[in-house]
Amino acid sequence: MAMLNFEKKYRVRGGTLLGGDLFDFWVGPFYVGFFGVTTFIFSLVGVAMIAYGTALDHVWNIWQINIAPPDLKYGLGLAPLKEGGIWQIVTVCALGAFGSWALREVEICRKLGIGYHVPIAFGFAILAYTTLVVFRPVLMGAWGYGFPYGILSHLDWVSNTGYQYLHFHYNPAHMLAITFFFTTCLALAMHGAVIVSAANPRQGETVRPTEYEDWFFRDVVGYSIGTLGIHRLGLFLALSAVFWSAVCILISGPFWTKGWPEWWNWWLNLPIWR
Ligand code: UQ2
Repeated sequence: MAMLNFEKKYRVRGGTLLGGDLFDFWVGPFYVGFFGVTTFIFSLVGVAMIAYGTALDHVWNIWQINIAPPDLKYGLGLAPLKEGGIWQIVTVCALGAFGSWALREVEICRKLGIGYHVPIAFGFAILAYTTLVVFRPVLMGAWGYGFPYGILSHLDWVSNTGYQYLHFHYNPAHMLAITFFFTTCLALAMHGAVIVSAANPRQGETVRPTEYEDWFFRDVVGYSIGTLGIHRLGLFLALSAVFWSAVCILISGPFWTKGWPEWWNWWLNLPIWR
């Protein structure tokens, strides 16, 4: 593949965390690096283990493929390969691949001299996954509390786990998470709409400069957060959604074992009602 003229400008040497110059090269459009190699290996082994587990189950229907965690009786120990051991290996591979991907992003940030916002944001997603398959199972005392890897099976897990707390929507952290998800959608819809409205005019109209975006919101809601501000707000809203999602499941079980509606009894029990 021919090198595009602008690639010479950003494909700079250095910035690596590990491996020095050894893996400091590109394959086609992709930067490799030490962590590109580890991402590739972890992904390959992980996918191979999923295929092996699927072959053992003889279930190749994409919706029904399921790699189940071990039975609760294995606690926090290693389970036999065919009784959840595959799930444990897939989990290690997933964590290895996600972590490697984040560190590869860090190396690219260092090459470009930009902030680490993207790998940090991705780190929130990794932490949410780690909450489900490591932190909460460890606090509950068994890997069997992790979620199964399968399209329909993980839906069943979410539903069953939710109903164990009677009504998950009464979980205050869940309420916060949902509110942040909705507000993220509102902010991105407003932002996407205003950018397209100004930057992609009808035939014959001219592209409007960014002040027009400020002016629009000053006229409608009396306030503009600004062109940099909307991106800071968006990052904050999205990370908050992920963060409170992790909190809402982490506290369910380890810190609250009853139904979530009952948690609100603190309100009914306030001394002001007596
Ligand atoms: C804005 C601005 C942008 C935007 C948007 C706004 C010029 C191009 C969407 C408007 C955002 C406001 C008023 C904050 C809304 C608050 C929440 C919690 C949704 O002012 O600057 O840049 O894209």
